Amino acid sequence: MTKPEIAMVGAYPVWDMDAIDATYTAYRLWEAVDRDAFIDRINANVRAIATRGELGASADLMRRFPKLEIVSCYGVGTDAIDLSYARTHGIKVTNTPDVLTNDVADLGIALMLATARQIPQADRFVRDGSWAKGNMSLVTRVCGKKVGIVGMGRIGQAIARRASGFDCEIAYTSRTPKADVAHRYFDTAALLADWAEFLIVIVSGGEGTKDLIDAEVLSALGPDGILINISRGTTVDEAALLDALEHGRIRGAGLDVFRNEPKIDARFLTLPNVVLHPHHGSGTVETRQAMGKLVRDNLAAHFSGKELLTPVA
Ligand code: 8YV
Repeated sequence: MTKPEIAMVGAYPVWDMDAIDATYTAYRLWEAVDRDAFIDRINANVRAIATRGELGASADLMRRFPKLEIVSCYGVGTDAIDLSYARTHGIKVTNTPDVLTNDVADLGIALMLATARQIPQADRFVRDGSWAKGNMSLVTRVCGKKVGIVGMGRIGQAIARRASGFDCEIAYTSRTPKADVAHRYFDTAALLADWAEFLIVIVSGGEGTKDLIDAEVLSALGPDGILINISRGTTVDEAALLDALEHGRIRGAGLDVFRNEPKIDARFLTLPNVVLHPHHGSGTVETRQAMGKLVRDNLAAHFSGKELLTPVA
């Protein structure tokens, strides 16, 4: 039997690549010197695109594959996939929800602690011998503080559970209040930020949430407030954030996501009040194995005519 042909936008870990190669003829777009020419050469019988959250699949890319049936995304966020093109062309889309929820929530808490307690700075303080000359300056407490969560989906709720364990007071904002969430609801991110001492952003990316965290929200968060972004770089007005950080209009930020990854704005690199993380919220071996398996299981379901495990509506 001939193997179904798939196009891969970016690499997966070796355990997935081996499993994919055993089942499919997988064209590695990222390896091509001339990607366009390569696509022209291999596109005729490609039935699936396997991509990653941050790489997505544009309408321009999907259009190149006349027999495209499915786009399977390694990641929960589908903001980089043109869902309306997929829908109107009968192309199915799957993602990897649930399996990464706990790791991303862990990272949100880790960045909150690292930023407030200045863990990277403390590490440097010990390593560079500063400790011998005197004690580190005092930092900010996390336990018992007011934590505002922007986006109360699966990951937002997992963050709320964890923050409750630190005796934090929780409130949130989202498109509409969630019937099954008992925490206090604010209508806007600015009202939430005004109340919160920590603002954790975990809302989906895309046009609808672009620059949701703008200069007004940051000034509502205020000079003692700390921003954590584990959603997408697009949800925060980065120019406003840099300005607020440089002028002490907020106390600090813990950031896993940026506008221009991986070549982030160099102004971040010299700021003393940020903790920077390389878009790696789901980057544990355990979760990445589960994500890869879910991508492969969705593809297998599709090619054997079974129901998809995690279709994107
Ligand atoms: C992953 C992500 O980090 O799950 C998501 O939405 O944030 C993703 O960008 C990425 O897909 C792993 O390559």
